[in-house]
Amino acid sequence: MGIKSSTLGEFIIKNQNQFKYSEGELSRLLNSIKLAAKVVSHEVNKAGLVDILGSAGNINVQGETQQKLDIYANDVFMRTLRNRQIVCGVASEEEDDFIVIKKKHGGFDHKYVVLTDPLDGSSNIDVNVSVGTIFSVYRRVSPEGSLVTKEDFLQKGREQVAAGYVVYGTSTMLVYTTGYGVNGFTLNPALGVWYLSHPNMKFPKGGKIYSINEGNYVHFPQGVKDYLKYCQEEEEDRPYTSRYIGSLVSDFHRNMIKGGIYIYPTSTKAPKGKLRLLYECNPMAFIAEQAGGRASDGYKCIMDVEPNELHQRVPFFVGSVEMVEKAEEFMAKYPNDANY
Ligand code: P6P
Repeated sequence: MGIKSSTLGEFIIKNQNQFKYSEGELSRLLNSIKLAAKVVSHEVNKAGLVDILGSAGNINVQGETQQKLDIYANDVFMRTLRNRQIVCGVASEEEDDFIVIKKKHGGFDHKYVVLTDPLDGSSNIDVNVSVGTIFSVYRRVSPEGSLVTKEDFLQKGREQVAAGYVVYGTSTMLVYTTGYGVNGFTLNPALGVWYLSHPNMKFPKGGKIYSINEGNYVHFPQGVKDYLKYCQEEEEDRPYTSRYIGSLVSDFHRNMIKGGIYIYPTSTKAPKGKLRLLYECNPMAFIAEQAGGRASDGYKCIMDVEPNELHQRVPFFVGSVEMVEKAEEFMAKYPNDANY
């Protein structure tokens, strides 16, 4: 049977007039991300066949060993966004500072900035477990034509105009929102075409899956320990199921389809949490809220957190609204833990 759903290209054109600001730049931006994701997907899916496995031996600004595919994915997204002359600046987990993109023929232009984690969960690459790309798009706040500034990147998550992720799993999917719901597209690698396979994605209100690295239990704040005990006790619809892939995009994607909660809290080992606010938590939170879910730091919506630096870390609770609210009930008993 022929594939009925529209392609990503058709979808972007069909919906671009929804976006009041856009004279087509946002559509061109999304098209460039679509192209970069296809290129990265091709490389990820053959990683085992070429000498691209293993670490590149460098350490990134996060102090993490950079995997070769991390660097490759970063290069592809940087080059695509630069060459397509769409954005005035890009920030990446793999870059110490933001990158200024000059408009050809001198001068600085273009309305948007992009923040990205080009390959999240990359430590899973060598063991053939799914990884992902996360991106976040803002309108610049500094005057058009001027040099992009750090303030253009340090905007609250509420100000995002688009956000999405690519999950390089058993199939490659691009899931994104521009503030009008969440839609998922599956890549047909033979044709290089993305098809609308998951229209209007929604988090189930409740769920029975919790995703957290329980190996850190002894280091967790008491509110998280209490919530985990709640998930595990034999009461009502519990105990819940524990599922943790070690790849935010994959755990989030499964929980959005089946219902569930993902938590990366503060701990004595990670006093501010591990995930980065600007290019991991805010984009996933925009998607979560657009899909009827909730995303917080355990106390307040993550998209209301005031950014103060590019690679800022925050605790992250995201998923089915009833599960996140229940976890927040436990956290509320320990208000001091809200100051991370
Ligand atoms: P841990 C990957 O490095 C990541 O940023 C997320 O994708 C993932 O959920 C988490 O960190 C895994 O961290 O400490 O549990 O190995």
